[in-house]
Formats: sequence, C-alpha cells, structure tokens
Amino acid sequence: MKIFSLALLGLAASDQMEEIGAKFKSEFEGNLKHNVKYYTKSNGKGRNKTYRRLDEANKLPYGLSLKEADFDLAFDFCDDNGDGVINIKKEIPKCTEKAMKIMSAQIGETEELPKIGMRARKKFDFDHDRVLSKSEFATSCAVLNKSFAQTIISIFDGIDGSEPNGALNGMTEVIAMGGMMSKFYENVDQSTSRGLLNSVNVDGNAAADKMTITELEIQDFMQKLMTAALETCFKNDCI
Ligand SMILES: [Ca+2]
Ligand SMILES: [Ca+2]
Ligand SMILES: [Ca+2]
Repeated sequence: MKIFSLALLGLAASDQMEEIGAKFKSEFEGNLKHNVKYYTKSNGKGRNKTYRRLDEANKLPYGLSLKEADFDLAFDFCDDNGDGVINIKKEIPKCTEKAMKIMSAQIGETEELPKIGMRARKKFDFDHDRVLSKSEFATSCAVLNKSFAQTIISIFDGIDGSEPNGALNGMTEVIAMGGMMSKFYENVDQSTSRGLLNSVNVDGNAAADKMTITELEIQDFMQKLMTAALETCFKNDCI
C-alpha cells in the first residue's frame, strides 16, 4: 500500500505538477494536430470538399463503451440558445470560455487546453453549414479525448520504471494517472474519478485486462470526467 500513496504524494508536489502540466500541454497540442489532420483529411475545395475518413470519424466516439447520450450534457453546455445545433462563430467561443472556468488551474498549463480545443472543433463541420450537429460535435469531442488519451499514456506509461508498452498497467501507473486526472476539473473528486475509470475499464474481458488501462478506455474516461464536471456544475449553478 505504501508505494501507492507515495505515487500520489509525489504527484501532488507542485513543481512536479507544473512540469507534467507543461509536458501535457505540448504533447497534447502535437497529438491533436495530428488527429485533426487525420480525421478531417479531404479532397477538393469549398463546397465540393469531401472527407476521406468521414465514416471512421463518425464512428470514433463509439469505439468502446460510449453511447450518444454520453455527449448530450457537453452538447447542451455549448448549445446556448437550445436550437439543437452549435453555432461555430458564436456558441463555440462562448462555451470555451465557460469550460475554462471548470478546468482546474492546479496542473501547470492545462488551463490553456480549452482554447486549443476550440480551434480544433471548428474543423469538424463536415457538411459546411457553419454549425456543429450532434454527430459532428461528438466526433470533435472524441478527437480531443483521443488526443488526451495518447498524451496521458505517453506521460504515465513507464512512470514506475517499467518498460513502456502503450497502455497503463499496474497500480502505480494507474494510480499516478488517476491522481492527476482527478485534479483536471475543479469539481470532480477523486472517488468519483476512480468510479468513472472503473466504469470504462471494459476493453477486453479477461481479468488481466482489468489491470490494464488502454488508450480507448482513457478516451471514454475523458468524456465521462467532463460529463461529471458539468453535472456538478449545473447542480451548483457554477456558471
Ligand atoms: Ca445553438
Ligand atoms: Ca455542420
Ligand atoms: Ca482495461
């Protein structure tokens, strides 16, 4: 048990948090750039533009355990006038500003993340009507979440001195990650965050898979964390 609490205490040290925060931001930016490019790769120009990986992009949010409803709260948070679509020019900047208020400033430069996400979201208007539909919005969330997942794995895979293998295995890696991610949003506590991580830990059925946290699982975890943060926020009239 001792080593687990040490991992948590180690991460709670603020200088180390700063360092991880800076690394987090720069790696996230790189991953996001790559993923946006991949999922929005197109042929043609203007109204004749067609997206080469549209099918793959539409399926990305539902690769493991999430359903359409898992994106509803985030969608409502951004759909300010409630007309069922998200206006790119008006509503995206507004909800980005609101999102920054529920992000925690505890982890280095991570408060910059919503702004980075804002620029990316605009690229997912696949049918060029200047609004994001529910489906386009869910894809934009999934691409952000995937970029977070890749960043998280890169930071915590091997943090216990083991050989990096592309997933998080073993208590030290998982708890170190959980400790940091529970500080990601201002209002999500550690036990809620732990419960959410358990709920998405379904990639594979064997007992051994339960000990492994994969990229897809973290992708879903990020969406669940955001929903939890928004739920608390709505309850407490935080914005
Ligand atoms: Ca709207
Ligand atoms: Ca659209
Ligand atoms: Ca797993």
